[in-house]
Amino acid sequence: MPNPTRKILANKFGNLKILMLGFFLISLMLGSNAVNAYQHSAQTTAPTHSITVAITHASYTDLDNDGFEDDVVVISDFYLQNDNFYEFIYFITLILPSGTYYQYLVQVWAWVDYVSITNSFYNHATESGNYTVIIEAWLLNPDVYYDASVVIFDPPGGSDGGKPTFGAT
Ligand SMILES: [Ca+2]
Ligand SMILES: [Ca+2]
Repeated sequence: MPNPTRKILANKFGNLKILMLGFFLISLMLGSNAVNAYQHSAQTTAPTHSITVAITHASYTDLDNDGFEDDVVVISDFYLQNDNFYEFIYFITLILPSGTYYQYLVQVWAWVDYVSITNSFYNHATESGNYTVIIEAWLLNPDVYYDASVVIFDPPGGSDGGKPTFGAT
């Protein structure tokens, strides 16, 4: 003889099982959607354009043939990402051992991803001791991005060959 109570309970548990399976599937779908949404937002907010600056060389020499090794040469390499045209500026600062500093602003328009610029400081190395060079670069177009590089070097002695001037080539 069938037990009606058992039958009702079996049906109830059966429905509950289906309900739980359904809930489990919905939460799986929600979970996978949440993961997809997170990955999507992570991809769209990641910087696509950037600038990286590296000071690859800093030394002194006699650039202007005035007989004084009082001219500082700094080679700066800029690496740009993911476009055909870039506009960037950089401040290059030369700090003498006494704390006296010279700062120059260079503006660059580039149609390539790699730019190497030779910075010439004529008649700047007039003191003995450590010289610090800082380059702070801002990508302005197509996005705003910042990077910096610092180098310390030590020209021996010190001499005076004239008025300080700067050139970037
Ligand atoms: Ca010189
Ligand atoms: Ca000079």
